[in-house]
Amino acid sequence: MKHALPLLVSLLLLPLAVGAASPQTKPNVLLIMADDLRDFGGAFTKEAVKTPNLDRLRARGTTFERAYVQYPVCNPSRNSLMTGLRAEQTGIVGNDIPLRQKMPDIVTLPQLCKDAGWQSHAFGKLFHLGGGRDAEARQRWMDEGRSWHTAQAFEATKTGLKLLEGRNLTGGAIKWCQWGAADGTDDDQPDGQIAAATVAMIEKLGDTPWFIGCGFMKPHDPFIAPKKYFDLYPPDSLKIWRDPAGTTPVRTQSIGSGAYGEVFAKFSEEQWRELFRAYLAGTSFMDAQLGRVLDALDRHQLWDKTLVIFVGDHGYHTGERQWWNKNNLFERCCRAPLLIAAPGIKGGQTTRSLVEFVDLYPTVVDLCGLTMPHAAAGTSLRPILSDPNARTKDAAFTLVTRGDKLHGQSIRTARWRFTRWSDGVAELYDHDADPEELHNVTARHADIVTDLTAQLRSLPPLSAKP
Ligand SMILES: [Ca+2]
Repeated sequence: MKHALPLLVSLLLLPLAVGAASPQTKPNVLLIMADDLRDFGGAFTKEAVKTPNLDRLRARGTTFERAYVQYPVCNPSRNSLMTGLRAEQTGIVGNDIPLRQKMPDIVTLPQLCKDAGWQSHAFGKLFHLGGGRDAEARQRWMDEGRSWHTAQAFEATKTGLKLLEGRNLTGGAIKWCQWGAADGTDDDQPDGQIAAATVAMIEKLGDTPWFIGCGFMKPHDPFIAPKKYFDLYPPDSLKIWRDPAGTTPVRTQSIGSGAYGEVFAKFSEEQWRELFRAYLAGTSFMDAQLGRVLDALDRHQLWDKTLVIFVGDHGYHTGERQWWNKNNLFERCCRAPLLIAAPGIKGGQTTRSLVEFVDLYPTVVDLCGLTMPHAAAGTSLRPILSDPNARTKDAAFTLVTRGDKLHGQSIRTARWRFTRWSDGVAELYDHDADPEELHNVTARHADIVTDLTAQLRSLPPLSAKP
């Protein structure tokens, strides 16, 4: 018996078999991002959308059905993910603030890997693409040199800009409400070129450990994709969301609609259908480009050496609350797609555990055997990847700001979503009874409101202006 204890201790000290990476190993990291891709879960759109390659990745990995972004807009969400910090901490709460303006010395996730010996390359939109026509400013927005050895953005060809069908649904009043079935091939569009460049880099790097960011631009507006993806969706086949009678009205600032809302209020069913069809076409187009990247992993037998993370950068409304877009604190905006496939992890798993996008940084750090360079706001998802029933947290948090005057913070627990605005307005939704958040039940649950308000107060204070 005298050897029993040391044996037990040595067994406990063994690394977990699942997804374990010893400090000596460097798995490749493939971070694939889609722009403005909603989580299609739920009865409304689950059946409509055709994403065979996302399904293929699901079979390889773990699908997170309740994954929440920390700010439901491109630049704040992406910077939160890439730094592992909440938007309250980064102070990046709009699309006009480049990372280094607020956080000159922060070590981003790709930068951490790059500095530890990974080849690090970005194709397309990983950080928000700012800078306009100023080439140097564009490279700064992509954080080339710090986060990536190289970072490259792409544009449609002349052929890809030629629209065979399409129109602006607002007669030009809202520029981005444009859809178009484009001429040319997939590679006449940025996302086709992003897939091709990602595959070429994977093939070039061979056994060198790499961190590749593959940032697709779709289904973000303008809703343009090669025509064949529109042909997947006969207009008459699509059901359009309509808020049912009795939906609790919310004020304009809660949706973020303003002038846009006035335009959408006048949309006919045909206009909603056109917009929805174009969003689905863009989604299937992006999915097909994802397929090309997954093909490369198949072809070169890289699944056992590569941590694959697929995310959308935030959710999206396609008609809910008569809103088409992002930037609010409803479930449809805060929840976003998240899939993780990793060496040693069982495929085809689904989890309902609450997770946040700030968990991704410490997850990569954990699975790659690295050390956090600063205190993480989140926590590694390794326990959930090992056991989809495991829980790593009881709540997920999301922030939005409305200029300098108003901001809202939202908490999602297993049952509730509670949103408190800085002027005191509160919204409580019961997901057990009301998954589309149609009825604000704040008045009926004072005890829940008290508890969730206290949890919101535990968030770091806003370093930004509001
Ligand atoms: Ca986005």
